[in-house]
Amino acid sequence: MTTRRNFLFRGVATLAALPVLVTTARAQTTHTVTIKNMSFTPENLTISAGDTVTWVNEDRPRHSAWDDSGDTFDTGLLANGDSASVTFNAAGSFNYRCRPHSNMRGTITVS
Ligand SMILES: [Cu+2]
Repeated sequence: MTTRRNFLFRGVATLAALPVLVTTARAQTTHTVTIKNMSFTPENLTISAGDTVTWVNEDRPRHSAWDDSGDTFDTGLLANGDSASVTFNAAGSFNYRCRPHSNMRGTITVS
């Protein structure tokens, strides 16, 4: 039988053995990408693993943000004033674009 006390003790020991977990315990940040005038701003964004990116459509046409390189995320169509958030838990580089407007492109780099 595992008591709560034993569980907590094991948790601390695990954290000490895995510094990566300590790193990810830092405050997570939410970054905003504004969609306006048929483009993403900022177009290229570098974030840390665990961070969240929120796309906000301030444009009149509907837009989306779709990872066309790996299909790992797709905000779906966002109307004016709508927003959608994606949390990136793993490192990598993600090229994305707007599904209806393939010339609208951006990159999220997760370090
Ligand atoms: Cu678009």
